[in-house]
Amino acid sequence: MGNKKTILSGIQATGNLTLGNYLGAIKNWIKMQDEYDCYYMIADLHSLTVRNDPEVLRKRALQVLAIYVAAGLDPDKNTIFLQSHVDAHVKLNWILNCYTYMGELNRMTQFKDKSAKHADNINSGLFTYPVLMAADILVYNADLVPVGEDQRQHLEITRDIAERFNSIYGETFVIPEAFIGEQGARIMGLQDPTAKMSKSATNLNDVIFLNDNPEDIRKKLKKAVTDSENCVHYDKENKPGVSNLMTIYGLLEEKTMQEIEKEFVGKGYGDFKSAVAEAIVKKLQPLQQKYCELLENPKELKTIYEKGAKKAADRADPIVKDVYQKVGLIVNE
Ligand code: ATP
Ligand code: LTN
Repeated sequence: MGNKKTILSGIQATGNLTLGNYLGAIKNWIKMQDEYDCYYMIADLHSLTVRNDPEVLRKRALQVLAIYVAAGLDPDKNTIFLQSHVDAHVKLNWILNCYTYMGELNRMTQFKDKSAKHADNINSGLFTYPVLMAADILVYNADLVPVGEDQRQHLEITRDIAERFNSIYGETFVIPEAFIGEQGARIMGLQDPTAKMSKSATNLNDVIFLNDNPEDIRKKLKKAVTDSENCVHYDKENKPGVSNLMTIYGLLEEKTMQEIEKEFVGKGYGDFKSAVAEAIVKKLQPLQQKYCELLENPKELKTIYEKGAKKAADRADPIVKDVYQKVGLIVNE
């Protein structure tokens, strides 16, 4: 791959993907595929930290894969694979567990949020989730990790673990950096614009799913929470609903906030909301069409993930061997 920098990212296979996942993560990945050596995985092992119906989980993993490709990730340019297919992740995960402190994991806000949400199932996988994520990244010596804002803390702990390991055993891991887009890093809910749009939301009107049909998208936009000013103006603090819709519209139509304000001078929220809805529909329709075609062709999906797993393992296995050697295991060549 020459001197190209390495990218790794992933999305869990829990729930349907949302416009937040697309604008916060996938959209940035697509821009990177020519310039970088990219590894994009479906984080199916991370999905096990909550309870799933096994058949549904298998189906979701393929759906996420189909979304990646339908959204524009070219399987010939990127290494696209399922996390569970590359053993190196779990091998490194164990080692890194032994170099991560309970106190560090205790500070993770996602753990606190998720344990509040799943109070009946606060398992140790949920607690050590960031260590598996660190293994995902470090096992490829990734330079950059494109994610949404909510993952920043997990990137920080990954860097800390890598630095700790390097300081004990010498240069082993590249210290990765988070790549978080300026806009779209945190798409908010349509009903509660003070909380992030989440695929595990209970209020379905809060979320645009990538497989929502145009009618649902229009309905959800109509119901989106705004304010009583009826003026399209960007002010995240005082007008979180309108500002969030402006962010979505701006990312889809490649317009700045000023341009959007100008476009809607003298127009009310009704016009604005329907323009946002149409921009979403326009973006999602071709994606959905490709997505359906791919899901009807499981052989093609299998070819993609098999090839991806092999390429990923070729890159990750030597890194695990190096780590095994350094920590004092006998490497079985
Ligand atoms: P959940 O809310 O159920 O934990 P999620 O929607 O956050 O799930 P993840 O698999 O955790 O999905 O996230 C996948 C990627 O999408 C991550 O890079 C995350 O930062 C990004 N992402 C998720 N939601 C948003 C959002 N609302 N705005 C921007 N980026 C997002
Ligand atoms: N925790 C991430 C998903 C994820 C990930 C990764 C992202 C698992 N492993 C490695 C980037 C790099 C999330 O978005 N919830």
